[in-house]
Amino acid sequence: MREVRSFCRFCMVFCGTRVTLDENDHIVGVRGDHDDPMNQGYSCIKGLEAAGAYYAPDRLLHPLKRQPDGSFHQIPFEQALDEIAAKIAEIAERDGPEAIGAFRGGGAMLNASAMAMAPSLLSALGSHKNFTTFTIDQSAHMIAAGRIGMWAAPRQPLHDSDVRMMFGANPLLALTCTDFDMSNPTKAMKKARANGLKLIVIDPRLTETAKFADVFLQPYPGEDATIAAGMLHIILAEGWEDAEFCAAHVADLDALRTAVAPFTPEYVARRAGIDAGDLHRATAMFARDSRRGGALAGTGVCMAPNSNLADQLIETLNVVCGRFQRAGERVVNPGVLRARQPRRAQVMQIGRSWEQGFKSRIGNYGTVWGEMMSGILADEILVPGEGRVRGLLVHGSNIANIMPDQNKTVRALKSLELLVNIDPFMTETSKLAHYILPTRMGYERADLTMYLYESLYTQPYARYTAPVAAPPAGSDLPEDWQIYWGIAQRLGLQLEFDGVALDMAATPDTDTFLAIVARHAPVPFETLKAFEVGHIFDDDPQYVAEADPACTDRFTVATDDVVAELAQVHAERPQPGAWVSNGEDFTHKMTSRRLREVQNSTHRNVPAVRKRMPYNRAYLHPDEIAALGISAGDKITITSDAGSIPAVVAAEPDLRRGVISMSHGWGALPEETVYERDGANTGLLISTDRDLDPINAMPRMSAIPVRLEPLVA
Ligand SMILES: Nc1nc2c(c(=O)[nH]1)N[C@H]1C(S)=C(S)[C@@H](COP(=O)(O)OP(=O)(O)OC[C@H]3O[C@@H](n4cnc5c(=O)[nH]c(N)nc54)[C@H](O)[C@@H]3O)O[C@H]1N2
Ligand SMILES: Nc1nc2c(c(=O)[nH]1)N[C@H]1C(S)=C(S)[C@@H](COP(=O)(O)OP(=O)(O)OC[C@H]3O[C@@H](n4cnc5c(=O)[nH]c(N)nc54)[C@H](O)[C@@H]3O)O[C@H]1N2
Ligand code: SF4
Ligand SMILES: [Mo]
Repeated sequence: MREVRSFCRFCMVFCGTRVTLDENDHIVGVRGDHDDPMNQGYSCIKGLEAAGAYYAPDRLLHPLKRQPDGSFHQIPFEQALDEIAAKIAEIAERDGPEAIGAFRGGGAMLNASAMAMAPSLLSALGSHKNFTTFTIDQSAHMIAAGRIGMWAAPRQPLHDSDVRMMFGANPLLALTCTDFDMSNPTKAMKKARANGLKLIVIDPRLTETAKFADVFLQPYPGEDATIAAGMLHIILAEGWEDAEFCAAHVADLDALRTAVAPFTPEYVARRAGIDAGDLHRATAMFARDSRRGGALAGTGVCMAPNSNLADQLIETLNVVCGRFQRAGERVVNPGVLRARQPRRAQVMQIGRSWEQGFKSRIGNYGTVWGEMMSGILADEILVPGEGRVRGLLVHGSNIANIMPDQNKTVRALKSLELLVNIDPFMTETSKLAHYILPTRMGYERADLTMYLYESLYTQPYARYTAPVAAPPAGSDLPEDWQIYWGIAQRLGLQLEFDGVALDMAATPDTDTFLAIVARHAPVPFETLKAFEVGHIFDDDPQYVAEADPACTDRFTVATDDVVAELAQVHAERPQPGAWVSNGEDFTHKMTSRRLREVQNSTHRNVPAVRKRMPYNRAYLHPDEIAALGISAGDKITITSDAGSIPAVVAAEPDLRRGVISMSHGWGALPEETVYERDGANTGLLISTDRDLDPINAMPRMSAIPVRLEPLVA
């Protein structure tokens, strides 16, 4: 037995860990590393259960090919690549390169040497069909940035803020958040509170985070646009905006004032099911009584209807209150692995990417960050016509489970001529694939800490790790990048990685890619590699610079489309308890939430998790359970306008009445699901035929109108 240092790759926190290995270099235990300056010993239950996860019964040890009878046979890795490359070439020659697509999820994004590979292969091929989970997550933030503009310096950091307002985010459990400490957030919260931080939380559930709140608003789900518009109404009516900042940097404040005028506190309170006095108190605490600190939104906002409008209005609260760093302030995280950007105290209009460039034949949707909208992926595959996707590489995503509208997604995946799944496990997606290419997991490969979303770290932190654990005995597992490299070579394509053209004649290793990622770091790659634990690179501080005198950009908070969306929301007449969807009435609204023990669909098969949580429960207020004439532990059917799922109910007094809360990532393939064994897939309650946001095709993934019926056994 020996203990080595590395970092966990299960989520973007990338906690520094100490890993105990047996004589075969297999993991027997993991604990948080107290010497790592970022997590300082912290780790979550998922990280601690790594041995259970790495050697779970569904881990795959060899590349597999599906046979005509549906069974899977082992196939040598190089042969699998030969066959896959040949099929890609055949499809691309026949139907054009747009017939080849890729979809990446969390498993691809937590891997520095492979994260950028799928878009690289697609652009070498000449295909735009680059999809990820981003557009079924929080792409509303990028839509808001495109419509309002961005401040070219950071937001005010947590450590010297007097307020934080969180809509539909629960960082104390989810650990992923903008403008909040991701590593040991409970400790960060306690420290910030001790320093006087005021906290406002807006959530239908009194969450782990909300328990620290000074003001907690518990609205009906799906009313964030109404609430944020109401707050803007109060701020502008009371004169609590930062008038000087607005005069200098906001182009259309008067138009905003007019647009939010109908959102009176009484209107908002009635509609959102909150108290008008509480709304006023929250707004006063944020805008009148605090000078520093922002409002932010999580998946609760970004998954409910009107998500882009809601997120935009929440960002507008930051704009009108001027909650951004000014010239001379220190940038807390100038970045380590990314090239340092000038940070100026000025507005930067980045434009609306989705209105320019490539448009999908489905719904004329454009792109954000070079990505297509995942809400239309199934139609891209199913609808006949030029550019129809016939071959799909799925990388680190359990798309057959986590996509909204599971039936349609599965139908689409089954209709493909080529489905390749790059994933260490026999997931729901693997079961549908023509080829499954299992790869090495985190501790089995060299890696770097997060670079794409590096700015989410609250300090300039980075770290390298060598591979520390051996892959499972008898396995034949490549690293993820090898798959793309091998396919590109066979197709004679030139790959570019993170903006650098690769030498396709020389055989690379993992460090080749990591050195490219780290090329802007303040120390040479070899020095970075030599650090025993993570390092905070704060020797060369960056300060916010004065605005460029030539800069004329200003925030645009009330563009025509936003004003029209506000009017449309105001014209809605929602009836609590009689929510209308697709012409039907529903009694409850279903919200999504995260569970500590699992990461989306992963970790369900960790033995310790299976024992505690074999299926996903539906949480309801105890009075709601009583009103159904049943008890906690009984089963119900949950029905939306798109489908029905069974669930065992659990009592949660912290939940608002009229709301049912359940997590995604459960259930098997639709025809194979046994609830007590697999749980239920909440994606079955979501349609991608309707209710898609017109900009980013965001499906209605929270605040879903449903009805509940006791299920008599
Ligand atoms: N343990 C664990 N951690 C995770 C994950 C996991 O599966 N497990 N998933 C990771 C991923 S992929 C992501 S994107 C992040 C997400 O991180 P978060 O966005 O913080 O996700 P949640 O913890 O689900 O918190 C969302 C909150 O929104 C509330 N909510 C739901 N609907 C509404 C609404 O209409 N309005 C408002 N105001 N609130 C609403 C829910 O009650 C919930 O408390 O978490 C990451 N972290
Ligand atoms: N109804 C509903 N649906 C949702 C959500 C919701 O709240 N409600 N949330 C949405 C959100 S925010 C997100 S981000 C998505 C999550 O969607 P995904 O990212 O697809 O979800 P995961 O289940 O985390 O899948 C990660 C996959 O990567 C694999 N993996 C892990 N490590 C590696 C690796 O090193 N290499 C490779 N190749 N694979 C690896 C895992 O085995 C797993 O199959 O789900 C979305 N779907
Ligand atoms: S928070 Fe948990 S899953 Fe995420 S990196 Fe840390 S130990 Fe791993
Ligand atoms: Mo996510």
